[in-house]
Amino acid sequence: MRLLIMGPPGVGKGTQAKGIAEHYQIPAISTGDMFRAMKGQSTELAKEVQALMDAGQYVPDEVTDRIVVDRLGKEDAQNGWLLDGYPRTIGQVHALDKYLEERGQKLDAVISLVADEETVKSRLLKRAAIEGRSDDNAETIAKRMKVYHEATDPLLDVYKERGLLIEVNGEGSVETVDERIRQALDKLS
Ligand code: B4P
Repeated sequence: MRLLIMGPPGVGKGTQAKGIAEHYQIPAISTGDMFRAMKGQSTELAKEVQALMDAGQYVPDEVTDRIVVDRLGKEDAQNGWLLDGYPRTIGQVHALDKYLEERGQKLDAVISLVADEETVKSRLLKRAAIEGRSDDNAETIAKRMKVYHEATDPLLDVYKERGLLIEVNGEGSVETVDERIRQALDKLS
């Protein structure tokens, strides 16, 4: 199974990715997590990534594409994967297309989680209070939403046209959303 999970910041991508990946015995690969893992490193790249994330901006495609291709080459990703938060730009869509084409592989589905802007904002502010993530403050959240709507939202149409998009209601409890995703994916097999 090769899957993508997409949606605005705070819609529950990372939260749901874990359950889906466990169910299908594939790794959940989050570009956000990979970038956060660079925190504290003293390289120029790590500093640049941290500054961009703190500003609610995307990391440049060439950096992001490279870390994803490296990660997909690992042993545990040879029988499938779930990409969480990638692709986020049209350039990243093309890079992923190229990667798949070169290997004669294809995507099985793209899960699009949908929720009200108020719901996602309140989830992120709640997480800010608990985890203190540096990009979960009101100003950066607003910037992330703007960047999402400009650069990433249009990608949903690309996958819709390819017949891959599965829209799932992201409102409600984690368990409710998980159940909706399972039911939608079950219909694929
Ligand atoms: P991400 O780590 O992907 O951050 P995110 O969009 O906020 O989603 P996340 O998965 O963490 O949160 P979730 O919605 O699950 O990206 C962070 C930054 O990294 C980006 O802004 C960018 O700078 C950079 N980046 C990442 N990928 C990139 C790429 N491809 N290209 C360029 N730059 C990239 O959950 C949010 C909160 O809601 C959690 O606290 C969770 O517990 C809660 N929650 C989830 N589901 C819930 C539910 N059903 N009910 C109640 N709460 C819920």
